[in-house]
Amino acid sequence: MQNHPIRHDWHSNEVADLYNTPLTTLLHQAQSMHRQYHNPDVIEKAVLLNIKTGACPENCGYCSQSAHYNTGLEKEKLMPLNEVLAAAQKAKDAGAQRFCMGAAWRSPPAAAMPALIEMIQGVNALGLETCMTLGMLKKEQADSLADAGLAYYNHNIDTSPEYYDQVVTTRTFNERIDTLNQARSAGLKLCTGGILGMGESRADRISMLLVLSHLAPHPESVPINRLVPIEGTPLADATRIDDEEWIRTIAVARILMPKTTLRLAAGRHELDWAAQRLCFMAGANSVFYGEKLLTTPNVPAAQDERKIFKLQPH
Ligand code: SAM
Ligand code: DTB
Ligand code: SF4
Repeated sequence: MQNHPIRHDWHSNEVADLYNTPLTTLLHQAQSMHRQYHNPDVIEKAVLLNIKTGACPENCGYCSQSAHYNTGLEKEKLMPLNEVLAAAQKAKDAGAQRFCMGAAWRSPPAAAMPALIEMIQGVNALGLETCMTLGMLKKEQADSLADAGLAYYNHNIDTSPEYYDQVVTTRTFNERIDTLNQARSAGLKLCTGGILGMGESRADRISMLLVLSHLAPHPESVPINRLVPIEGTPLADATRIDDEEWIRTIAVARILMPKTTLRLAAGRHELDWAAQRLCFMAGANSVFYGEKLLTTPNVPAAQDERKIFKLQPH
């Protein structure tokens, strides 16, 4: 596998064939691709902070923060700047490269924009890469965030276009794509991926990866989450996909999008260390780091240091 070009024209049959490749061969192909574009011994640390919690008007069937479900989560207003910067400093001290601020909004309210801009400027000044995930963006909002110095915008497509309305009905898949286009046009780097294990089929997983790989340029970051089941949401009892399917999805994503930073994202706390290491062999080169995701627990940082980052002596 020498010098494979970056492609945006993958066909579903090719992706299905990759999924059906014997695991060791698939991992080898993915790792070979990975080594053409990345230092294979480096794993990015991205730290998350929920800057506005709960009471979201959207009905995403997986989410603890939707106002449509009773999940027992305490809602909170937009976090003050000093608390955001204290969390960012802590992330920096722990060795994070990226700091991702998330808000439970359908889209950011105009009144919040000045505070968001201060957060971007403050976190940039600490020497961290900034990422925000705030819901849908209009052109002017994307432009203001980019002008303030935001580096990445996270907006997950979550699943396939075909399965989307089984997961959320308060917005459409195409609205998701519109926001990604606004963010891209404003000059923001894209972080967009999905969630496995929401009851979708493998054909849906293939379709989701096709949409991501047909974006030109490819998203700079692709997080692959496995559903963190939240009691009180419609997807609380969704059938879990097994570890191998997650590993295979990461390998296939790496082959389709060789240059992207590929994140082994939420749900990692339920994966044992052997399976996590296979994910890194499959081309994952980023994790969410630190005790908490947005509203749920993550892998304890001390364990990550012992089990993962000790193997990365950089
Ligand atoms: N409200 C904004 C939005 O939806 O884009 C930003 C915050 S939202 C919580 C960010 C992303 O987190 C979602 O798009 C989804 O992919 C992921 N997410 C939320 N709850 C999750 C869960 N229980 N398990 C896995 N991923 C989840
Ligand atoms: C992403 O793909 N996963 C993150 C981040 N991008 C915003 C969020 C995961 C949330 C997991 C459930 C929770 O903590 O609420
Ligand atoms: Fe709201 Fe985002 Fe949760 Fe959907 S995923 S309910 S938009 S916070």
